[in-house]
Amino acid sequence: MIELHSTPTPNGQKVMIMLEELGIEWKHIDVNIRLGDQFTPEYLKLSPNNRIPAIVDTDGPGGGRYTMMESGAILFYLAEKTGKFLPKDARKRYDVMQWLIFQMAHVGPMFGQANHFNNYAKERLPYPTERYNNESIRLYRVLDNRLRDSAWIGCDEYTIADMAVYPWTKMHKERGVDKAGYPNFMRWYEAMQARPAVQRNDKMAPEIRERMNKATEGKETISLYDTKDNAARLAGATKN
Ligand SMILES: N[C@@H](CCC(=O)N[C@@H](CS)C(=O)NCC(=O)O)C(=O)O
Repeated sequence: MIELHSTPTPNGQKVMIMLEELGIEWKHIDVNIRLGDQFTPEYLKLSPNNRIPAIVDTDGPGGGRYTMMESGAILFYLAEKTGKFLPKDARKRYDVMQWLIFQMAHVGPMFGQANHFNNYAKERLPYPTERYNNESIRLYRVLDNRLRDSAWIGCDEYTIADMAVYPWTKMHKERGVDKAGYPNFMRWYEAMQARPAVQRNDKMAPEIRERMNKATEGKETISLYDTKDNAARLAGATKN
């Protein structure tokens, strides 16, 4: 059984999609990052970088529990464990790895920074705001170009690379990304939305989010953007 210790952000959702696609036994264990659950000593054993998602496989390699952090590595692990959504053919497999790492190294960090400077920064700062918004729109162009040449992001099959990118691109309309300007991306996005496992994720994610929001009611929340406070929390939780 796979325990997914997480929050349904894009990084959490990509693993939820994979688990739903695989149809294996799994459960969501809420890690309420607004309440600071990611800084508990127990959670830090699963994810030393105090980030979601993390998984525990109760039947890991060689038997027994195995824990993992980093969503891209988790997707790769689940694909190898089950033999699904990562082609055996060497060229296709390396193509998928390139695009999975492209998501982890570019789409996630750049979209994340754009979201931060658009919505959460203490002051309005034109330089980083423009930089990350421009980067985000450039990355949609990279995706559209890729999807002109390839049916799916990684290769000609649906793979973990598609699952990794999809939840990050749900806000494409707000960026003006549409059929007229990004027809290949939109064709792919609609194909993603037609998949039953993706539909189940898209239904489950807001439900889990609501449950977790309710759990914060009346409780003191932490600021995820106060990096000094976050560093102190980590140091406090891990001091010898
Ligand atoms: N590279 C990591 C990024 C994970 C990440 O940034 N998670 C965020 C939510 S999407 C988080 O846990 N934030 C909590 C915090 O900043 O303390 C992955 O893909 O797993």
